[in-house]
Amino acid sequence: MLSEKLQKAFNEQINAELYSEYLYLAMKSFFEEAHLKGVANWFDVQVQEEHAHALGLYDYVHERGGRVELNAIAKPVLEGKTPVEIFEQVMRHEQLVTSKINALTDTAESEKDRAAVSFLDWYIKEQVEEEANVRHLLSSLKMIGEDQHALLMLDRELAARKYNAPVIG
Ligand code: OFO
Repeated sequence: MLSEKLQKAFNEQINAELYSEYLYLAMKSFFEEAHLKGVANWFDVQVQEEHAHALGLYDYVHERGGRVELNAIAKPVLEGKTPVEIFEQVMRHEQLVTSKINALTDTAESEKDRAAVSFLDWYIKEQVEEEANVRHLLSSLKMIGEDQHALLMLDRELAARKYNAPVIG
């Protein structure tokens, strides 16, 4: 059984993952409207991944005999007008999510819940991958700069990204 404190922290993280899904859906729309279908596809995969992250936590709360409480998801606000600015926001967002996962793990540790700490290990590793992917894309976009041809090449590359359902835990 999860402690009340840990259950609350898990529910907050479910909300944070659903917010990530919503934010990336807004970003997908930004790139659809900019006619960069490949970048939009990259965000589409990201949306599905965030949904899976939320459901992984949701299922875990139930598995531990806890109660899921769904709260309102905040309105996503884009903080940029160019691909570089949008990906800078993604980077900041993923760093924030990493700090939330770390804080959730700290709570599991302080509640002496070894099973939850072990479960959250997957999320800690996933955040390393998330940040690395975004860092790579952001640096590619910075190198591309104003080169429209290079941007279209990257767009074509990102069109090939496919969603693979993660095995969480
Ligand atoms: Fe759920 O990893 Fe991104 O936010």
